[in-house]
This record gives sequence, C-alpha cells and structure tokens, in this order.
Amino acid sequence: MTHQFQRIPIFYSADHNLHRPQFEYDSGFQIPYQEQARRIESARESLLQLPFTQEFQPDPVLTIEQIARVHSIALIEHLRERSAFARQHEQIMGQEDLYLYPWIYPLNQQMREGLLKSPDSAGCYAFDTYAPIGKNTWKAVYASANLAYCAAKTIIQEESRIAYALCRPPGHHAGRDIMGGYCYLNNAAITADQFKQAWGRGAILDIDYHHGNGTQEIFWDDPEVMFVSIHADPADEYPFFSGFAEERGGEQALDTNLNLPLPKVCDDQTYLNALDLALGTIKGFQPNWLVLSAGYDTCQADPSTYFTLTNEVYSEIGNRIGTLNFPTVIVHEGGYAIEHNGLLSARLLSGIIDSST
Ligand code: OKP
Ligand code: ZN
Repeated sequence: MTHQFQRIPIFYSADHNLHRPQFEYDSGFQIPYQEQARRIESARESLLQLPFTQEFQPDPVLTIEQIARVHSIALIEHLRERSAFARQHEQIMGQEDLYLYPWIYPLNQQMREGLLKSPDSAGCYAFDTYAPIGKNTWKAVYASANLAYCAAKTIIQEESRIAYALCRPPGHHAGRDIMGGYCYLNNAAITADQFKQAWGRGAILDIDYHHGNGTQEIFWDDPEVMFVSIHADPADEYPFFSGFAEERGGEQALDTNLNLPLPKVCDDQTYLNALDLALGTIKGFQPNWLVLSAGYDTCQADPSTYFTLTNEVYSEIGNRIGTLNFPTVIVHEGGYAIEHNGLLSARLLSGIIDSST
C-alpha cells in the first residue's frame, strides 16, 4: 500500500456553510430547519481530536459526467438553474437568504414537462418540502458530493484503507431523478459507483434512522451493489413509502437489497441484533468494498426520532462493522442532536479502527 495518508483522512469542505435554509415543514407545521451547519462542524472538531486522523480538503475534481452515472442530467441541471434563480430573485426582491421550497409535485412525465416550462418548476424533481434551494445550494451540494467522490478515490488508489467524508447536505434520500429529505445528490451512491467501477461488487450499509430510499432506488436493479439498511419502520416513520422488508431488489438483482425495519422505539440490544443480521448478509455477498451511510439520528438524544440508543453503543456498532475489515468510506448522513454528531462520529470511527487491521 502506498499510504499517502499517515492517518485516517477526514474529507471536509467549508462550502457546506453556504447552505442554510431557515425553516422546514414537519407534518405541515413550520419549524426551524433541523439540518444545521453546526452538525458537520461538531463532527469535524471531534474527529480531528482523535489521535489517528488528519483533515483533507480536496480540490473540486468531481465531473458532471461522474455525477450523471447515478443521477439524471435533468436533476443536475435543475439544481444549478434553481440556485441561479434564487440568486436572481434575491436581487430582484432585495432579500437575503431566499430559499425556494418545492410545492407542486408532478405525478407523471406529462405533468412534469408542463411544470418545467412554467415559473413554478421548484417541485419538478422533488418528492417533499425538505429540500429547498437557495443561491449557494448547488455549490454546497457539489462540494458535498466531491468529498464522497474524493474519499472513494483515495481508497481505490490505496492511499488509505478507511476514509471519512463529512458530507453536508446529506444524500441517502436523493434518487436518480429526485431530491427530498434534506438530500439533493446521493453522496453514498457516488462513492459506491466509483468503487464499483474500480473493484466490482460491493455493499452499502445504511445505519441512519431513516430508510435510504434514494440509495435503494439507484441500485435496485444492480446485482453488483448490495444495499442493506437498518431503520425505523416506514409504516410509522419518514419516508413512509419505502423501506419495507418485502423490498428485496429488482428482477436482475433479487436479494441484493435488504431492509431491516425496526420498531419506532428501539433499544441497544434490538439494534445490535439487527446489525449482526445486516453484517452477516453483507459478508455472505463477499463484497470488495463497503460504503457506510452513517446517520446519528438513531441516538436517544435526537430531538426528531424515537430510538433510544445510548452513546456507548456507537463504539460497539463501529467495532462490529470494523471486524469485517473491508476497504471503507464512511459517508456522513443525518443526526439532529447537534453536538452528538461529534461525540458519536468519533465513537463510531474509533470502534471501526479498534477492530480492523
Ligand atoms: C433526513 B435523514 C416527519 C418528519 C420528517 C424529515 C426527515 C429527513 C431525514 N414528521 N423529517 O435521513 O436524516
Ligand atoms: Zn435520518
């Protein structure tokens, strides 16, 4: 191995700070935007305090072509255009921090095409109101995806065996042609796609509290990429429409998709049992690489969720994942108890490092 990195690289970009929506609609009620910038700064501070890490701020090298392997050009263009639209309208209206919220959702291609020609195209590539677009949203989204891409490249070039991408905005709800749930581009999917091009078959493990519907959709029919997700039962929790145990993958890829929905209220032991099942299944697939979609909204302290995981259990989760010992990129996803992003990401990564060689 040509270890360019003496320590575990933590991929970071300050551009995420440019994306700051002020509010969201939770069950229709307007509340403060939960996906705050401080989340990632907290994780950054704690991860860099670990004795075995170092920060890396990569140049912007991800191309539109590479993004377009997992997303439609139309979605990418929409993101860029809507960011420019928000910028113009800030000037016209003399207003700062304007974020435009998706509000009309086309139900079919004909409706989408109609809407696209109108001035009300905000919802054309959205499935909910949680992904508003401001003047710098594209910049932040691109920088976030670039971290995921660069982290994958670092592992592929064997400069490190593990990397952590401090992605914000998160990505696992974004599908090929659609955004939502604070997510615009699917960072984990971009990482996985790079791994797949280099090394063939591999797995994505999603431990965010919410089902990664976007990642599932992108790799649904792909026999080379296994997607395993542990999350709150979508019968009771966001995103509500996907994440059920019956969803096992497309015809070409049956049983390369595994959903392990858990009760909305769930403790350490129940969670670890599901994790063992997830890891056993991944092992059986014999992947050459692993992408970990790491959300911390499973913790007891999270204000928006119901699992009761203790802070201590994240070391154990890391330990068990690290035992598999695959080349791994950890991609930051959710986590809304702000400072817990720091505490728990450090525990998770330490756990992984302790048990892997
Ligand atoms: C993004 B990620 C419903 C609340 C839904 C949106 C959650 C987006 C989660 N009452 N809130 O997976 O952490
Ligand atoms: Zn989540």
